[in-house]
Amino acid sequence: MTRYGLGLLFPLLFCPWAAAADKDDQPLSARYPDDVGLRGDAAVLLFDDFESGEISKAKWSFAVPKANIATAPQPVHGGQRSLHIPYDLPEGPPAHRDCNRMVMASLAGKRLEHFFVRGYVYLASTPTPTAQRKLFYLFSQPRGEGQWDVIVSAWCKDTIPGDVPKHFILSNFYPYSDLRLPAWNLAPVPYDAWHCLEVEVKLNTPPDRKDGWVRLWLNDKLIFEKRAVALRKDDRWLGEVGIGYQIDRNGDTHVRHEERYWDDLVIATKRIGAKFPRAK
Ligand SMILES: [Ca+2]
Repeated sequence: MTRYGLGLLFPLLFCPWAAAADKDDQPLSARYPDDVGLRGDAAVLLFDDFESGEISKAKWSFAVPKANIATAPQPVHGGQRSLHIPYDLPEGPPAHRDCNRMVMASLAGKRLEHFFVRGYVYLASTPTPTAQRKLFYLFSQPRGEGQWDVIVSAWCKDTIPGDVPKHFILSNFYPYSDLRLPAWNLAPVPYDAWHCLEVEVKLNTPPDRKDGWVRLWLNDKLIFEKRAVALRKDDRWLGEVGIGYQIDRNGDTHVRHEERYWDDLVIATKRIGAKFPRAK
């Protein structure tokens, strides 16, 4: 038998866990075309398509006052409504200045150590884009000394006309986090289009066993995977999931302005996946 043939047969005949892993990677969205019924799946902890017309306090523990519900013909991904968060920094010092605007979901009561966050994001082009923006900001519970976090961002060279934001992923500079060095330029996220972004985090066994992992998908394409990592040094689980977050002036004093839209947000304990077309 060829080496290829052995490689093909072995996992099928002798490695039942391989099949189980593949099954776990099957996105929930495949079972729920157009996300219909997805919110009722036992693995889904939060689902918001914003069609209720409000930022639900039952789902979001915090929403910055300027966050609002957008209605078509403003950008919406599904249905007629989406979440809209505007960002702006006036001209002038200080040179390093953030505009932190977000909605937050608290998952602390779930004691999650393995989880997925999916959302559709739309970055509207403006004449004065930011250099860096945070999209998902995942915090440990509790925060403070010894905390962990995972950040999914997109940045561009705002000094280059027409430059397109690119995803990157990192944590803050905790010495115990293997995400402390950013992975840059993972994939472009062009302006004025909807993009499906999903991050998976499996926390390591504390204090230092490297059995965690992080994966990131853009439009269902795996663009980042880091296995055998440590992200935390104690048993802190997931606390809050921040959607949106920062723009950063990034060292100058220019005006910054950005409009960002979100839709079809899901937090789950299984791979979610991009929305599948509804079956005909
Ligand atoms: Ca919607």
